[in-house]
Order: sequence, then structure tokens, then C-alpha cells
Amino acid sequence: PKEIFLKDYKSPDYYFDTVDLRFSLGEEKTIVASKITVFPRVEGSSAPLVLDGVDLKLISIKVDGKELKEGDYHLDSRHLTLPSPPEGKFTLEIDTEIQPQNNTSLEGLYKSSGNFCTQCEAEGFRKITFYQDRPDIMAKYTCRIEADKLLYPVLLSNGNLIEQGTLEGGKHYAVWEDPFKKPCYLFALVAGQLESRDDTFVTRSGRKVALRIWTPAQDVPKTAHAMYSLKAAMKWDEDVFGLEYDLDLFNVVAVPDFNMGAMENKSLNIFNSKLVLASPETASDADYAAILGVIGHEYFHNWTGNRVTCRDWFQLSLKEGLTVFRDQEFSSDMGSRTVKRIADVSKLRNYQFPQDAGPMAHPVRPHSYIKMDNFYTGKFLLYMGAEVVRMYKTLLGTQGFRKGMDLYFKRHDGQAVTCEDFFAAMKDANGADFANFLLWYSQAGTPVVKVTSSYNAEAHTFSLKFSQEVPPTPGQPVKESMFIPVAVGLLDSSGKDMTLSSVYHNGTLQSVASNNQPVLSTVLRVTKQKEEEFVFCDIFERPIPSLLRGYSAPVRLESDLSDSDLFFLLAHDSDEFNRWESGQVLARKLMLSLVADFQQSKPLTLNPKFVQGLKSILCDPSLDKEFIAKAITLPGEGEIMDMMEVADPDAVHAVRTFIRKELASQLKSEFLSTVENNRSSEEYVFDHPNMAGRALKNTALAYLGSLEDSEITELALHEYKTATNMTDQFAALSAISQKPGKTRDDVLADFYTKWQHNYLVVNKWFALQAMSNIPGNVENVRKLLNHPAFDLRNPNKVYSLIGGFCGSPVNFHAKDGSGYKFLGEIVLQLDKLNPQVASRMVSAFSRWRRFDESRQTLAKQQLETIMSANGLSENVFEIASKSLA
Ligand code: BAL
Ligand code: ZN
Repeated sequence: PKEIFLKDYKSPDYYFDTVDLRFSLGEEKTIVASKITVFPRVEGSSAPLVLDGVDLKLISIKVDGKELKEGDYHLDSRHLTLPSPPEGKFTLEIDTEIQPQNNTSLEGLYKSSGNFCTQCEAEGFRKITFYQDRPDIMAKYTCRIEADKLLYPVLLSNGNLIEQGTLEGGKHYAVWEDPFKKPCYLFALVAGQLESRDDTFVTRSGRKVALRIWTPAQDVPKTAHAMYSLKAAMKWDEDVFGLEYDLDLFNVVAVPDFNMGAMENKSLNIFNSKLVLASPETASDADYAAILGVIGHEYFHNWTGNRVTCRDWFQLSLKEGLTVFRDQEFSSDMGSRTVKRIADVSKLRNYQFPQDAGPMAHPVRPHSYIKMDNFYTGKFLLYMGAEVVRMYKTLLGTQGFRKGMDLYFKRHDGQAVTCEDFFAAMKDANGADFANFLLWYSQAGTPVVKVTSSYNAEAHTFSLKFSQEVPPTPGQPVKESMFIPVAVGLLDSSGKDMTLSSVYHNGTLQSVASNNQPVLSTVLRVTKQKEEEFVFCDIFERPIPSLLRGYSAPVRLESDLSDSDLFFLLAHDSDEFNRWESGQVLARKLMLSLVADFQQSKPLTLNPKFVQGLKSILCDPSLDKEFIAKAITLPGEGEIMDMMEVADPDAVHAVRTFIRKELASQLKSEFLSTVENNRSSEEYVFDHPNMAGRALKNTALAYLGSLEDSEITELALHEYKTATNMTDQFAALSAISQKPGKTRDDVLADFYTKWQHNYLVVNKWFALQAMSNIPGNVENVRKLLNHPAFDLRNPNKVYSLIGGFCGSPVNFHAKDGSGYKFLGEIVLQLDKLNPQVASRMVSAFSRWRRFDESRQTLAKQQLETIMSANGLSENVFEIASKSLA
């Protein structure tokens, strides 16, 4: 496999102006005819024209109407090359044959539940026709689709429908024209038996946009929330960024077989149906929230991704980081900002930081790749990229950030650009000094920031001393210091924010006051590796510093705050994110010290102050209920393992289970009344107060479920039976299923019987069993592979069952290697069907060196077996070989 490097980027020798596609869709074969107008970048160029093409059967090729003979072109398994195209502008016509019905990779054109659909990002278009499959080739498309009318009554592509009609032989056709130039990764086609929910949105300039969400007929009632989310997103983008939709039609199609969550094809978004379909009985609050976020995300791409796209795939975070940031802000504005931030930071810590500390570590803008799809896998570019965008906003403020966005669109609408272009727009619009901020794009590894504090009672000054270190990562042994914005506030002894007046930075006095408003929080610009001091003046008592407020930079912070400082912040900080964070720091310290006790076979005891701290949060009526639910949830096992020299899944699991049980037993009456007082109203409402109540009740129920207590089993059974929505029903099922036994088996069987006809709910049932920490669960998961509802070809089912299993550290990392063996076997089977999904699964092995020697040997064996397989995909090869390197 060939590695591709950013430093080798070259502008294309040829550009495409217009692209006319004609699809004749069939059961045995599909014919794709393309007609492209080509022009050279440099007048008079005689460079060869190299087109990408994979799994295509070439039927014919014409240049300016004249058919080429063998010898006039060169064809191999990846490219079609014209060694000497005509000078100047010319027309290229290519007919190819493909077999979507046999395409299990779900890239290019394929069939899902009998319907045709496409997925072209990153490099799927080359499986449809020969093309320069790179994002800096932007062209205007028309697309004519011809198919059997009965089998495929609905024919969709990008842009506007300009013609349709019937044909002989029971066929019909539709012609779509997209007036906007686009890269081929945004091309889409759908043909099938679908019905739509229709609505309209009137933009603020008065354009009436038809909105249609397409699904199989029986699912249309489940699209109301998706439509609500779409309209909310359209309005939000107008209000917050002044961005309007630019066509008269916006289509969303839900399909059950999809590798990703969704895809932002111009005006024809295609979605994994789990991110569209929802009803209170079948979808949980988490599903509703995910739908809101992802519908928003794909819609927001219309400007950040489609109107302004990426020059090359190394710039992926230009569109993804920015669009994830936008969807995070949208969800924050629609619900609770603090809770959303906590959820996003937890994700970053549990998934992205471990990746950033392993063999797959790469910067936000990678330097090289073998298979671009692998960068979507860990979502590092998306979530870490969003943190980088968030730092611009932290530094510039809301208005400054908006000015930067406006300039970005003014300069680059209709172009394919780079991360530097975004940086320049932010900088130029504000005349800002961003120091070496660009390092966030090129340097991998999570910075570790250390901070110590001291108070000088005579001088009335408070000092914070920072140092930073970025750990070595593959290919980057030595790191430069980063520009880290650290938002800080200082609490007085009553827990109130002190007013900040001025601060000395390395001896220079800076005023922090603004517009005569009292300043309670300021952003320090930490840029040096060692000993960078900030001294706050006019501080009349020793303050407790609240550091990195709102998680103002994606770093690991180590401070000299004592436990009592942390308890104080947990109780008083006006920055709610930092209240949660202080509790998490305390919990991490506690868990690590208990892990050490466990490893030395010492008895485990729980610090009463910790129990008291959680109790006061749990019983504080002034707090947001979802915030409480987050604040009483312990850090995940992965997060704790990540902090250990040698990860010990058994010890971490034992300790987390011990603390949960201990809390459940000591706070049993508080948890019981929490359940009692927060039961859902009969009618399901998707809004923050209702969701927060359910989150709190179900967190309490989960704690109680850890107890061996028949009263609790009765309670959970009662909750299960009386639940009026999936959130509550599934939470009760989860609480019951913590302990093996007849009740668990009976309720799991009942749940399946009830929901066997809804595959999205059945996937939850698979995931719940797969993630179970019950000892020896691998055997149960192996059995479920043969369950009639399971299918290795459907990505959602794989993510639920196989991905779910890898999410249980005790079973996946079982000492006897049974979990590793299971995954190794599955990866090889999957790779033959769907390399993208296989490579997502194989990533679970990537951090094998973090474990003890015996586990290392067992995991390494599996990786070596995978590497030695015949016909391994580039996707899996890249992850497995980098993991072993
Ligand atoms: N562009 C791929 C799916 C997404 O992130 O929107
Ligand atoms: Zn995206």
C-alpha cells in the first residue's frame, strides 16, 4: 500500500468544468455514462490526464466525440490514464459498468434494503466512474437517472429536478441539475421505494425551501423530530452566523446500511437511519439529542464544507472541526451549554486523548495517510479540530469570531481551501496576534500543562506559574511549546468570583478590565515551555483559582490544588464546567489510589468526604438535574486506565464497581427518593427539563442496580413495566441486566420479543448484552453472532455487537485472550465484506502496548495473524501495521 504525503500536494494538471452523468440502474448491472468538459490548469499543457477508478468495468471512452482504441489509453486496477490528451478544452465521455447489488463495502453506489444509494466521501466516487477523485476538482453536475418505475418510484440527486418522465419497458427517468460547483465527494444519488415527510422553511430573505425527509413508508411517522431539528438548524444558522440555505429544495434520506452517521451531499443528505428515526417508544433521549446534533451538523456543512470545501483530504478538519464546533454550539443553544460541554469533553478524554497517546497519533492536519477513511474512524480530526476552532472563539470573543467567519466566506465562497486560509481569515478580520497557534494543526500529542500557585499577602498578589510539555508521538520525537489559552477566575473565601483588575505577565502589566464592566474571568496566553508567570494584582485574600474554565484548551492540566480546594470548587465555582471538573479530578485521584490498593491486595475503603461531596450535589435542589447526573457519574474505566503506567483493566473495573456499590449502599435512600421524585410525565417531551429529570432518575436507578437487593430488583422491574418511553424502559432494563440470573434473562427475552420488529431497538438490545461486564461474556456474544437478527453486513449491527463488546474492558481484555481472539477472527471476516467497518473494529487493538506482558503477547499475536492474511484491505493494513510498528 502507498502512503500519501501532504508535502507532495500538487495542483491538478486538469480541471473539470461540467459533469453530465447518466445512470441506467439495473438488477444485474448498472451503466454509468459520464460526459466531462476538461480544461488544463496551464494553457498548452501536455501532461497526462490520470483518472481514479476502482472496481469498474470500462465499456468505452471518447475524446471530443471520437472513440479511443486500446493503446490510446492505459488502464490498471486503480487508474485510467490518457497519456496525451488534446491541448486546451476538450470533452471526455466514458461509459462504465458497475454492480451496486454486490457492493458490500458501502462506498460508491450500493443497495440498502433494496434501494440504491451512494456514499462518496472520502474516495467512493471512483467506484462509480473514472474521475479525478480529489476535492479540489469542483464542477457543475447534471445527473439523469433511469430505472424501473415500480421498483424505484423515487429518483433523487443533488440540486433541482429539471425534467422527469416515463420510458418504455416500465421504466422512468429524472434529471437533476446542481447549480453549485462541487467536488465529487458531495455527489449523491438515491433510487427506491420511499415516502417523504414534507415541510417548508422560509429563509430570512424570503426564499421558500421545500424540506423532504425520505424513508420507507412505515417509518415516515418517525421523522417528526428530524424535521423539527432541520428547521431549528436552518433558523439557528441564520441567527448566529447569518447563513441562509441556497436552493429551493433540501432532501434527507434515511438508509439502514451506512458506514458513517450521515453525509452532507449537496441538498441530498443521506443518513444512517438511526440518526433520523425516532419515536418516544423506540428512541432514547440520547438518540433524540444525537439526531438534533447530526441533522444540524450535516445541514451546517452546506456552508462549512460545501460552499467552502477542502483543497485536499489533509485539510479534513477545516470542514469537520468547524462543523462539529458549529453543531456543538447549536446543541448547546438548544439545551444546556454546561451539560453539552461536559459530554463533549468526556468524549475527548475517553476516545481522542487515548488515540493521541498511541500508535495512531496524528496532528489535526495529518502529514500522511494510506487510507483516508481511517481518519474518520477515531473522529480525532473532528473533535480535536472542533477544540481548535473553539480556541479561536475563546481568544476573539463571539463578535470577533463572527467577523472571522464572515471574512472566511467572503474570501473563499466556491473555493477549495486550507486550514491556513481559515486561520488567516480569523487573524485578518480581527488584527489578532495568534502567536504560533498554527502548531495546533501540525503537532500531535496532548499537551500537559502544569500550574502552581502562590499568594503574597503583603503585596496583595496572587501568582500562577505555568509550564508545558507535549509528549513525543510517532514521527515527532521533539515538540515545540504551544499557544494555550487558559481561562481563569479566582474565588474568594465565600466562593464568589473576585473582580480582576490587572495581571503582570513576565513582568509586563496588562489591564484585564473592559468597558468598565467588572471582569470575573480572564484568558491567559500561555506560550512558553517553562516557568511562565502571571501575577494578579489587588488580591486581598488568598483565592482558590478556577483554572481552564469551560475547558478553554484541549490539554491535560496538572495543578497543585489540594483536595479541599477541589471540594470548595465543586461546591462554589460559578463556572459550572469546572464544578464538574473538580469532582472528576477528585474521583480520578480516588480511583487511582484505590487501584493501587487493589493491586497490593489491601482492603478497599471509600473516603467519607467523597461520599459527602457527592451527596451534597445529589441533594442540591438549586442545581440542574442533568448536571447532577453528570457530576455523580464516575470517570470511565478507559479514562482511568489511560492514566496508568501499565493499564490494569481488572483492577480498574473492580475499583469502579466497588465505589459504585459503596455509594449506592451509603446513599440508598437518597437514590430511592431521586427515582421517586423524577418519574417522567405520561407524555414524552424532548426538552431540557424533561430530559434532565430522566437522566437524573436513571443515573440513580443505575447506581441502585449495582446492589444485591430484592427490593431494588422489584423497583427496576416496576420501572421497566410502567415505562412510557424508551429512555426509561431501557434504563430499567440496563439496571436489571447488571447482575446475571433468571430475572435478567427473562427481561432481556421479554424486551426482544416486544421489539423484534424494530431493528434499531434490537441493536440496543445487542449493544447492552455486548457491553456487559458479566465474566466470560465473550461466549454470549459469540452466540449472538448467530442470532437471526444479526448480520455482519450491516454496520450498525457490527457497531452494536462487536464494537459494544470492545467497550467492556474486562471482557475484551480478558486475561486468557478470549476477547482478542474473538475480535481477531471477526476483523478478518469483516474485512472481506466492508474494509471501513473492519478497520474501525481493528482499532480496538491499537493500544496493546499499554497492557501487561501477557496481554501484549496475546493481542500482538492477533495483529500478526491479521497482517498475514491474504488480500488484506489497505484500511485494515494501515491500522494493524501502525499498531505493530
Ligand atoms: N462528512 C462525513 C460525515 C460528516 O462528518 O458529516
Ligand atoms: Zn461532518
